[in-house]
Order: sequence, then C-alpha cells, then structure tokens
Amino acid sequence: MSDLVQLTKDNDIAIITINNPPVNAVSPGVPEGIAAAIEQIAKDDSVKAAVLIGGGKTFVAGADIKEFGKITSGKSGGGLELPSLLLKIEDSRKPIVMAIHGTAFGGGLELAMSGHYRVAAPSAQVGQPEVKLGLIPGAAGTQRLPRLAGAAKGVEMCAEGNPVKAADALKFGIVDRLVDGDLLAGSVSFAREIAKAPAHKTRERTDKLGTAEQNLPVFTTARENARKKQRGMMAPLAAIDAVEAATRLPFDEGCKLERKLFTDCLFSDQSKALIHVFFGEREVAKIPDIPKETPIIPVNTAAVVGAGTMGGGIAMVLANAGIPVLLKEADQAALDRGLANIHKNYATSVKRGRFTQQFVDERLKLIQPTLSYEAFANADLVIEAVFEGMTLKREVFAELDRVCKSGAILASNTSTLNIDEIAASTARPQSVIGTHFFSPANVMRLLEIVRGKVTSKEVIATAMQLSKKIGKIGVLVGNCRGFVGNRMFHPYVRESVFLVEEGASVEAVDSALYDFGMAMGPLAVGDLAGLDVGWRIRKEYRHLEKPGIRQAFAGDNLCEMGRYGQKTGAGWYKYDESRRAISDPEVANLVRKWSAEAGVPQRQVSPEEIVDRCVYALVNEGARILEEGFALRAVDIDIIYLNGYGFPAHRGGPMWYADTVGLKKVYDRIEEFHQAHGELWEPAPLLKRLAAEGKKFADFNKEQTAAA
Ligand code: 3H9
Repeated sequence: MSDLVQLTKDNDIAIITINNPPVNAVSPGVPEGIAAAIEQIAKDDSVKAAVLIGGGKTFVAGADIKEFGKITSGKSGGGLELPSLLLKIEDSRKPIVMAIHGTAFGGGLELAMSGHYRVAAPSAQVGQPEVKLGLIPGAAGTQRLPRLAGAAKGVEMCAEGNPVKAADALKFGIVDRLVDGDLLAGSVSFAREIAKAPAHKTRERTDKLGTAEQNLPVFTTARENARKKQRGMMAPLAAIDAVEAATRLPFDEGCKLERKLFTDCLFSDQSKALIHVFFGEREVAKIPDIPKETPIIPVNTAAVVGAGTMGGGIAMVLANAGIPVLLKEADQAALDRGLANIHKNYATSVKRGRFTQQFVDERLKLIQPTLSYEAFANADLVIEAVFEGMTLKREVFAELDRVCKSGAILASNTSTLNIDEIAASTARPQSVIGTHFFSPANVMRLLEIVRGKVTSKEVIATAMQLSKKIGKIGVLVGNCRGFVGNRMFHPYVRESVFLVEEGASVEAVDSALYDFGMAMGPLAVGDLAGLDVGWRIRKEYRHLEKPGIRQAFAGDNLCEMGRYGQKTGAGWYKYDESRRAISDPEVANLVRKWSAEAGVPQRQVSPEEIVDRCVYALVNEGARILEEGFALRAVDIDIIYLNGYGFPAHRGGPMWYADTVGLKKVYDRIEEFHQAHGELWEPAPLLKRLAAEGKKFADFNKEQTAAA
C-alpha cells in the first residue's frame, strides 16, 4: 500500500482512507494505493463491504492538476490511468461505499461514481469542474454521470462545471443518502446495511439515459448556451459531445471518445492558459516579503466614506461578508440617494435569485447610514470612496487620522492617485493602504491592493486576507500612476482611438477585440464607464504631456460635444431607452472630418492589426510595470486583467498570451509599430531582453526568485 492510502477494518467493513493533503488529489501513488487496497479486500473473507473516504477536510478534489503540465511538456506525469482503476473498483464483488465530505470534484466525483453506493455529508459538494481548466472529465465522468443523473443534468454539470450541493446531488440520484453526524460511522453502518445486496455497476445502468429523441433538445440547448456563455472555449462543446456519446454509444466506446476529446483539450493552449489561471489565482495571495505568520488585524467593524456608486457598492460587499459598516455622506440628500441605490441593487439580486429577501434584510441592517464621523472611533477599517481628487482625499484622511482609533486600517479606493501623498496627510502612513475596487464593486471580483512606501506588513496581510473574506481576488500592486490595471488600460484605449482616427470604424475596433474574447470592445467600455472620466483626467495632466507626441483627439472631441457615453445617451454609439448600443453614422463622419483636419492619413485596418495594436499595447506597458516592480509577477498582471478588465480567461491574461505567441514575435510586431507610429511604441526593455534571450515573462519571475 502507498503512504497516501491506508486500509483499516471495522469488523466486517474495510475502510480505505486517502490521505494526500491538502485536497486528496489523485497524485501518483493514490491510484496504486487504492488498487492495492481493493485487491486485499477481495482476498479477505472477513470483509463484507468497504467504505472509501478522504482523510482531512475533503474527499478527493480531482486529478492532480500539477501533473498535467508535466504530461504536456513531455516530462512524465501521472493521473491519466485513472479509468482502469475505476473499472477495477466497479468490478469489485464486495460493494464499495464512497463517503463524501468537502468536495468530490473532477476525478474525485469520477472515483465516487465508480463505487456501488455514495453517501455524503450534508455540507458536501460534487461537480465536474474540468471545463474551468479547459478540460473535460477524463475518467468516464461524461459516461457515468448521465447514467446516474440523466442526460440533462449530466451535460449541464460537465459543460458548465458548477458544483452541486449534497441535497441536490441526492435529488438527482448522484448520491444515495445524506449522513448527518460522523460521516465515517454513518458510512460504515450504511455499508453493513447494503453488504448483502447486489453490487450494481454504474456503467451498466441505462434507465436514466433517455432516447435520442428526448435528448435532442437537451444537447441543442446545451450547445447554444455554451456558444453564448462560454464564448470561444472549446472544452464545453467537447464535454457536450462526450455526454451525448453516452446516450448513443455503449460505455466502452463512449469512454474512447471521451479520452480522445480529453487529450485534445489537455494539449490545447486554452487548457494550458486556464491551468495557469487556476494556479495564478492562488499564487497572487503569496507575497514574498510577507510571511504567512504575519499577524492579522481583526476587522469586526468597518466604515465607508462616500455613498456614491463605489462607496455604496463597497458597503454592500462588507455587509455581505457579515461586517457591520457605517456609511457616511456629507449631506442627507446624497446619503438618501446612496441608500436608495443600495436598496435597488439588492432588489435586483433578489429578483435574479442571487440572494433571498431574508439575507438582504439582514445585510441592510448591517449598513448604518450617518452624516458624521462620530462613530468612526470604533471602526477597525475605514474605506474612503469620495470623488477622485487629491485635495478632497487628503482632507478626508486628515479627518480620519483625527477620529479613528490607533491601529485602524485607513484605506483609499483611489483608482489613480498617489497613495503616499494621501498617506502623508495623516500621522500614521503605515496604516494607510489603497483598496481599488472595480465597478460595480458588489459584482467585480478584482481588488487591487496598493502598497504605500511605509504601509505595514500587518496592514497588507490583513487587506489580502480580507479580500478573500469578501469574495474578491486581491492582487498586491505598487504605487504608480493608475497602478497596474489602469496604467495598462490607458495605452490600450489610446490605441483603440488611434485606430478609429486612422480609418477603422468604431464597430470594427470593438468587434475585433470582442472576437478575440474581450467581454466588451474598448470603445463600448468607454461609453459604459463615461468618456468624460478619462477626458477630465487628461485635462488635469495635460501639463505633463511631452510635446510632439501623438495625442488621441476623437474621444475628447466627443466629450466637448456633451457625448459622454451611455449616461448622456450618446458617445461612440447612440443608445436607446434600454441602453442598447446603435451605430451612429454621425460619429463616423465627425471622425473623418477631425482626422482630415489633423492630417491623419486614412487606410484600411485589418481585424488582426486591431487586436495586435490594442493587446500588445497592454503587453508592452505590462512589461514595464513588471520590470519596475509595480507588479510582483507576470501572473499578477494576468489575474488583474482577467478579473477587472474582461480579458478572456482561456487566453490566460495579456502576459501569458504574449508568452504563448512568443516574445520574439511580439517584440518584432511592436518594433514594427514603433517604426510606423513613433515613440509611444518604444519596446519595453524587459520585453526586448527576454525576446532576444528566447525567454518568457514567466522566466523573469524565476530569475527574480533565483536572485532573491
Ligand atoms: C480532473 O480531475 C481531470 C479528471 O477528470 C481526469 C483525469 C484523467 N490538484 O483552492 P485552495 C491545491 S481535473 C493539485 O486554495 P480551497 C491548490 O493549488 C481537476 N493541486 O483551497 C492549493 O495549493 P497551495 C478537477 C490542487 O479550500 C491547495 O491545493 N478538479 C488541486 O479554497 C489548496 O487549494 C478541480 O478542478 C488539484 N486538483 O478550495 C478542483 N486542487 O496551497 C480544483 C487544489 O500551494 N480545486 N489544489 O496554493 C478547487 O476547486 C479548490 O482547490 C477546492 C478547495 C474547492 C478543492
């Protein structure tokens, strides 16, 4: 038996325990251990049935994802032999009960389905989340799940990848019983109950599979949904094909097709990108100079200054995590408006089934409106979300310094301003940090956490931990203008406007980037966020612009005409009452006129150039940010772009995408733009070096770690 699997006995019931912390993944050694246990059980006449259970906090969370990278890069790697083990388990003449707690995901659920019975703790979850890694189930999950739960549920779970709670798993036939209390004891007594019953094999069941005619609409709808909701991704469609095969082919042939589709997905760029994202989301939580043991400041109460869109959203986020929050505004009318918005947002969430009315009522009680700083003395954390202007922010922080208790965290939701300058208005800059939420704050997952020069490690560690508690993905960034996300967004948007000025249509620019996979085109995003936001900032910083450098003018000219985007009913597009974008020929005419006046030559622009110009603008700025140390790792930039800017996850983020294309190719294209468009396209020194050395952005992090 391997160290990872133990076999014990409770009289006539054998107990197989998998102990491979932290999540009992099916790493090399686990299948061998289970196989050895099954063989021993077969030989032991005193054993009537067996229970297979996970040690620690969970059943099995799936195949070991780390092994996949080894397999695709040609090194050895294990885990793909799981299907034969599952046949062996299913063929055991002594019934095997799978006892599920925590999560039975991916290969974990596949393992569970090879057992003759499944019992689960009420808090357990089961699922086939492989599509989220750009994969499909590869150990007969697409064949056994529809046999237990029917084709409709099977295809939904395999193609969408969302988990199912234990009670629903019982309802769908995926588990046979819920066990309250001690799971092992309950499973052993269940095993005794069924020990004499015949051991049914899941793969031989056909009662729930349905006829081809019944299933036709199921698969048609699944494909339509996948094309819409998982745009550009290959795995969901492959998963649907595999589940459909379960309804048409014998088990063995279905498994063969599943294996082929699984392998195609495993070696695809999409899967490599999504696996990078999986590990990246966990990597960003690790800050090299802030050890795990850093003390955390308890955050039991909070306060938010400013009840506008951002402040209100932040208050909701805190309340949703169960933290009581004071919400302060300067006058009653603004406070009333802010509260009305919060009520409206919660009502929408109830209508959409995201929250129950009871949950919302409880959250609303946690938000306490106020016009004064009086009660701020109790707050462990204050987040300032007032209008974006340095003078006002400094005034607020000076006031917070006066009223807040010592040790309270003072955070600013600034999206561009210098956090050290804000901190300097207090006598405790070590307690000041940036927490840049993205709009709408209660929906967007990203939280940029901005480290000031003297922000204490405790404050940073607390902010990182809090991000998890409030359901966000916190990424630590340095204090440069626009931080990471907006600093990169600026050249991205700039190029999109240049392209329009050079002759591409507004629609052509947006659709090229939408087809690349962005959630929205950059010009449509501008209309949504308000074109006036950038316009005002550009006016404020005009004195910093270098003379002779090309400046985009079309967006600013639209603002001069009062076309701010959706909020004024017109921007790059026109908008109807339901805020649907409509092409506006007037914009095309105006831009032609302005371009002629500015002497910008007009030409045909291909979708490929649109994508390269905009995406490589992100990459080039990202390379500078990385080299200057404002992002810790290339993957931190990727995670920011996926969660805050709608970059397609299956491309892994801008830096990963550039690594996939090859930095030499990216550099050459940027150099081409440099020759054609001048100084703004000066290649970042890091990109130039890595390209010359045949390296990737990912290698830069290895260099840094090695140097540390
Ligand atoms: C599959 O099964 C394919 C099969 O169909 C076919 C086979 C032929 N492998 O998330 P956490 C690590 S594909 C390796 O922070 P939580 C994770 O990186 C797989 N490592 O904890 C982290 O490491 P570190 C299908 C894994 O409690 C640590 O464990 N399964 C794996 O918030 C803790 O993770 C999935 O896609 C793994 N499978 O959440 C499930 N899983 O501490 C993926 C986790 O060094 N996993 N790690 O940063 C999850 O969804 C969550 O981890 C889970 C726990 C919900 C289980």
